[in-house]
Amino acid sequence: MGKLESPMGTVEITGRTGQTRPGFLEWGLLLLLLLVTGALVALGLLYAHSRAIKGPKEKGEICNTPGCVLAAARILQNMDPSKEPCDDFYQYACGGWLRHHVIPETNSRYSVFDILRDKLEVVLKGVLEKSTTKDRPAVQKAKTLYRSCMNKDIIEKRDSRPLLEILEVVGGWPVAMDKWNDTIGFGWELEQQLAVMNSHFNKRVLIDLFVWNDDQNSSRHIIYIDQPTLGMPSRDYYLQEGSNQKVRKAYLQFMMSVASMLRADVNLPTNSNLVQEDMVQVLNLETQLANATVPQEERHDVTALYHRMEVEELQNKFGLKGFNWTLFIQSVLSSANIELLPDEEVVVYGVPYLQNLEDVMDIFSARTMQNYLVWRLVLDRISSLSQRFKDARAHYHKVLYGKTAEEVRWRECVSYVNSNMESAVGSLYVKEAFSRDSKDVVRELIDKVQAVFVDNLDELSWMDKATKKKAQEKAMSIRVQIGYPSYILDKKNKHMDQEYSNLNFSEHLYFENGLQNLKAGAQRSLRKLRKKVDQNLWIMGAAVVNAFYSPNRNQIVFPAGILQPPFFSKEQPQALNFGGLGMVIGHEITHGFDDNGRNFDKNGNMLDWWSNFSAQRFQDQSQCMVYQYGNYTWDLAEQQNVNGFSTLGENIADNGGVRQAYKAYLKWRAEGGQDEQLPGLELTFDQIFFINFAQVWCGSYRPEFAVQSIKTDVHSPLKYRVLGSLQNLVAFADAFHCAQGTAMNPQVRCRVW
Ligand code: TI1
Ligand code: ZN
Repeated sequence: MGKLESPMGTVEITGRTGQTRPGFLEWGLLLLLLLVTGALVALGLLYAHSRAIKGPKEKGEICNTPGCVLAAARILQNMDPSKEPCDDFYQYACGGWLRHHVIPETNSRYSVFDILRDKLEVVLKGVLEKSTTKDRPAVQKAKTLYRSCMNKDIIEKRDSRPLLEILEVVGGWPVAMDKWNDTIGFGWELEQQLAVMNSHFNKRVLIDLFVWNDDQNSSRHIIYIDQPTLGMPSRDYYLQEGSNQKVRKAYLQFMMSVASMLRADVNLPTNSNLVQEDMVQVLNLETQLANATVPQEERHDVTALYHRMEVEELQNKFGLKGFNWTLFIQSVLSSANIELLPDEEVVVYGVPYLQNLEDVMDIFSARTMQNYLVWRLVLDRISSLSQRFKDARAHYHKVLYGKTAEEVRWRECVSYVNSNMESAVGSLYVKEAFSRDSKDVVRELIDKVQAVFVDNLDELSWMDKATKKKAQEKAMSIRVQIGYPSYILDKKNKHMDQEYSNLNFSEHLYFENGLQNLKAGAQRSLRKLRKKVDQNLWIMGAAVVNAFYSPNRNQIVFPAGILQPPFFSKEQPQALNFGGLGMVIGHEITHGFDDNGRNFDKNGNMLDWWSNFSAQRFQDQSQCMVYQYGNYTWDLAEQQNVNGFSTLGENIADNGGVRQAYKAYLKWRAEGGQDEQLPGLELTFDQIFFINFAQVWCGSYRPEFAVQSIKTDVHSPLKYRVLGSLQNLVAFADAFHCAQGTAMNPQVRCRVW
């Protein structure tokens, strides 16, 4: 309870004590009377006042702890109460935030979520820059890597030299040298080149090859062959007109500048047409590859994607004009000291791509192919080079992301070190910013949402009993990881130091440190090939603001980074915890049952546990969401519509998540749970639940990045994540008393889970 101004303060007691003259008694009585009435009035006013703020007693006390005050202030500032929640709930929940924020020059998107990530980086900056003498080796290495990244002077001084050195190692970049001709090119083997790119530089170009959990046998690993990623973030940039052309042009310009710069550095003429001709060829080649790939939205059915075969069959099916698959695969494996088995099996995800690749294979010369492969390596290394190389990239980044300024150096370095050394940085983060006793509370929350997922199965008329039973089993077998793996805080456990035992960083060699990381990344996954799947392995670092579901493990993961406000706090009302983290939990659980997850059983094996009836009805229910989201026209992305197919899995997860979390919250209350009111908010707890859910997604995109996101993000745009899932929920319309036919209380609703 805050300080209330007491009416007592206005009662002034005058008169002098110690005066012995007649009338003293009368004065005394009067004074007493005044005091008593004053006190009574005060008490009365106090009571009335407190009722006015608290509302009826049964609504609970007002919570004035710092956690509650901060939460209340955040909610108030982010929302715009002048907007009508039933027309556009996003504007109502986020209007304040949107008015108060401008996307910084360095960002392509700016949202509450992004700010949480920014703040996490501040914490990491602090711990990585702190020098102590007793760091364990893993942490020492992380700090050295960070310092090497921050060592701008040396990076500038060394300029392109470290890059030129590795270009030698990979056989040269023809466009940047005069020597590369048919004589040097003679003996050039595509298989070897691809293998080096893959196993040394983790660049899986032209043909993607990686080791992963076998979808059909979740306890072992297997080699996958798939279509590759491209230099630009989506195939559409290569193939489509409109603004894509601008990006394409910038990309080519960027390639040519880098090639010219490197030529100049080895004293070759830079104005030669050769650079342009070579690079146009490279872009042509990559465009053909883009054309050979299958668009993401057509790769949703993992059961149709999966083709397991022996290497011999692979060779027979995809000859690729004499490509020696055995040589290629063996060369990759050799780097990790693994022998290819005579009957080695591989899983081909990219059948149509490999078929299409056949036609591309001999159109281009070895020179162009080599130029392309090395370009992909160079592209990847630009961030580790001196400023002029990043300047050469600036315009391309502008048209791709819309940002006009580079991220400040320390942010780049912090996130680089974090993503390459998750355990080491995770341990620093957890020690600094995670309260370990959250773990139990989070687990209780998970249990509650999980129980609701199972309860809700009863409500589904589209699913038969037998399939529901299987779904229940799968939901109950989900494995959970919360916060961080305990070994990272265990001084006696050497596991973490061993993870990095091959890495020897130098403060002066940022570029080479980066190469070590690339190689270690490749080796880490290749070496798993003959090993059993480690069920305890964490698939994510702790210092990450996100959450995950793994279909191969039937596992959900909530890193320490997301276990903070607005998602979760022991100091904030449960309405916020359920609307925040509860929703995230429901989202991840529901992934086990989305269009992808539903193909895996409770043990993570790709195995059909559905009746034909229910499988067919699942399609129908999902199709409703494909249409719903596909009908959202996004102003920021040149009025394009959201892709209902690409975002289906995430939309199913969002819808399930908010529905389950809300029900779990009601259940908690029905079982006697009681929240304290937040100060200054005239909202019901139900309304606060939905507002907190929505406010996670307050934010905006630069148009260039909106165009990119609509092609590449598996999530719907922020505002449609909110609108889409709440429009489907009757309980939301009830909570805000939305009339039938308002935008937020539509006639037609979609529901899968
Ligand atoms: S399942 C996981 C996928 C992330 C990888 C994408 C390439 C995911 O979707 N995570 C959720 C977490 C979440 C859910 C946060 C609900 C808040 C509410 C997610 O939305 N992640 C966003 C931030 C993202 O990854 O872009
Ligand atoms: Zn997701």
